[in-house]
Amino acid sequence: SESSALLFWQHLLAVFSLSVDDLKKIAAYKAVEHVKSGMVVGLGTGSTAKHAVDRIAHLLQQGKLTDIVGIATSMKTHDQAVSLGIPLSDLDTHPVVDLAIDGADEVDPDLNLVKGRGGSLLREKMVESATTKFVVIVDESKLVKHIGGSGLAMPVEIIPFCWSHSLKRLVNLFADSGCEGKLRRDSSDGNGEIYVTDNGNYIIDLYFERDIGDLNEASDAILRLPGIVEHGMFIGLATSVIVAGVSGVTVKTK
Ligand code: ABF
Repeated sequence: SESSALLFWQHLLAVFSLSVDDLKKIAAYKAVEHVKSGMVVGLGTGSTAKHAVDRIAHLLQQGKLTDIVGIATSMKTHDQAVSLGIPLSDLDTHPVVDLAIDGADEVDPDLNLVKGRGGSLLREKMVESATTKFVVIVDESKLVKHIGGSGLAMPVEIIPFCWSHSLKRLVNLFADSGCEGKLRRDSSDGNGEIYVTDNGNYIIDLYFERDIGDLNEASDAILRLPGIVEHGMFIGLATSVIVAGVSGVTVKTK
């Protein structure tokens, strides 16, 4: 049952001292319990989702899962899935996804997310807005009171044309929140090559000193700007969030 499973994890975590990567793996394996044979499964991106993809491949190899079709949310995950022999398709062929499993950078108490610090927010949002069930997997460090309020980046994918103009317009939108914006580069010292997404776009990372207020209003304002492709706020998309922490695993559901 759910409660004896939770007791099991709590015991395990108490007995062994676990790394953050162990916690990510625990959350990922728990999420993969929702994958059933015959499903179309959205495969997330990042160090947490990677464990879920590994686990799905393992269960396929063991014959415990059959007829799975994966929809990758990035080129990186596509390559991982191909190397592990997971059959892949896309949203053109499978417009309805049964279950998507992915990590996140921030999770608020209403299960709104910030995603895209790893760079793959656009394909993630396409897949995760087309899924019946979206299970998010995180270690407890990702829990926040307000998304965008952690002082860490809120990514926005933009087209490369006149990126500096788009950066200024984004920052101006959030002048009241003490917003700063930075073009993402491959190295964090600001001198690396411009980071290019799987879709050939750039990313502006926004940083806020103060709360950005209503998330839907913020989302609408960003998406109204020409040249902006998508932002990393995933509002109301998660069905449940599996959180692995040092004191156990909790499942938050809407
Ligand atoms: C991707 O992986 C991103 O949207 C998010 O930025 C990130 C989370 O990565 P990790 O699990 O490595 O913290 O899904």
